[in-house]
Amino acid sequence: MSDKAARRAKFEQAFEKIRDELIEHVKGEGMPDEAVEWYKNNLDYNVPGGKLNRGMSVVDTAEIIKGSTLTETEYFRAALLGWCIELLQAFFLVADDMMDASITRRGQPCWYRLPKIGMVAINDACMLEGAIYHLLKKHFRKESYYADLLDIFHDTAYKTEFGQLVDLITAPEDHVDLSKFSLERHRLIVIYKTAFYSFYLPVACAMLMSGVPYPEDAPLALSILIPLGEYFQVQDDFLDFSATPEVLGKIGTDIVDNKCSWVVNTALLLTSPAQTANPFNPATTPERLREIRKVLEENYGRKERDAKGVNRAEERVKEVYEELGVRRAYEKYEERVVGVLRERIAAVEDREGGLKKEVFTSFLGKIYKRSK
Ligand code: GPP
Ligand code: MG
Ligand code: MG
Ligand code: MG
Repeated sequence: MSDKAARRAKFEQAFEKIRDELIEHVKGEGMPDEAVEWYKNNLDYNVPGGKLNRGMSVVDTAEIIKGSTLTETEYFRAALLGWCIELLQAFFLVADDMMDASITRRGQPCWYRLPKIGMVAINDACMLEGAIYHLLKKHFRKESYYADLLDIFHDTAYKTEFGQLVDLITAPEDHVDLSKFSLERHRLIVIYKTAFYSFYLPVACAMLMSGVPYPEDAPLALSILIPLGEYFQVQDDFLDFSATPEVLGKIGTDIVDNKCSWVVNTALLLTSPAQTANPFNPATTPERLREIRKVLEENYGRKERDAKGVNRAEERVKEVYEELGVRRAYEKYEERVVGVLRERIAAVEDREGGLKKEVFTSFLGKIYKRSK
């Protein structure tokens, strides 16, 4: 087994223990077997099947801060905080898939789409969140940083919900208006809906449990982790259009859902009235750029499917994305943003028992050029 696979297996083992603790607790509350079984299925179906980047980053970061291997007790506490972030992620994803009308997630049907589940998924999502606070109380109640830990989870979830709100109201189902979109609006959405909980939260958890000065060192962590999280969501937007569902584990919905995605914003920029040439496909004439813009305006966010179930409007949008050279625009974006991030990371002064360059290079290494 590779080192990476072994680390994942160890982290997954911790989940077994944490899930059993949650189940024992609800049994102890006298819940009927049927409810216990339902909750167990909810946990097993929605929590452990992802990439686990967020959760495992708590362990990795705690280890980098310490500078040596964690003891078994330290490991379990870091893994527990990691699984709390995976629970938060599961809560968000179950709810997000309902709001985005998604079909699959992690290679299986979205939870709400299972015939036996339906709208109960709303309560199931809330219960995944509830599990976090039960676990934090059980394992961290006596720590001096318990209140900080609670604040970080609450504040981060609240920020994510604001991001989700802006994501949703910028993409109304019944009214397509591409003039509402901009890369500035996109940046605001993705920093709030993704960057805080996916990148800052794991490091903040590791900092707290490792005794790193908090909140004094938080601004340094934020200055790198927020742009890193922005880059991660740009990747998510790019993969939504460009990756196959088999690789991605989910079917892209951004075009049909009228989302203010990085891809459509890039296409709009490349076809703005001021644009007379296209650096990513010099063959496109100014007339063609105007036509492409019309294609976007007429086909983006349309839900109609033909008799074969094909959404032709979505296909047309994808065709003009290809024609504009969005793939090359993305490669250029990736190289530029990664260059800036590497420079920022190089300027971090390593602190013994504290933040170090490696905390950030480890995150960047996990997502650079990802394909899923
Ligand atoms: C990613 O958006 C953002 C989230 C999953 C946060 C959701 C927040 C809530 C408060 C519910 P996305 O829709 O692009 O993700 P995906 O592509 O995985 O569906
Ligand atoms: Mg979604
Ligand atoms: Mg969404
Ligand atoms: Mg997405």
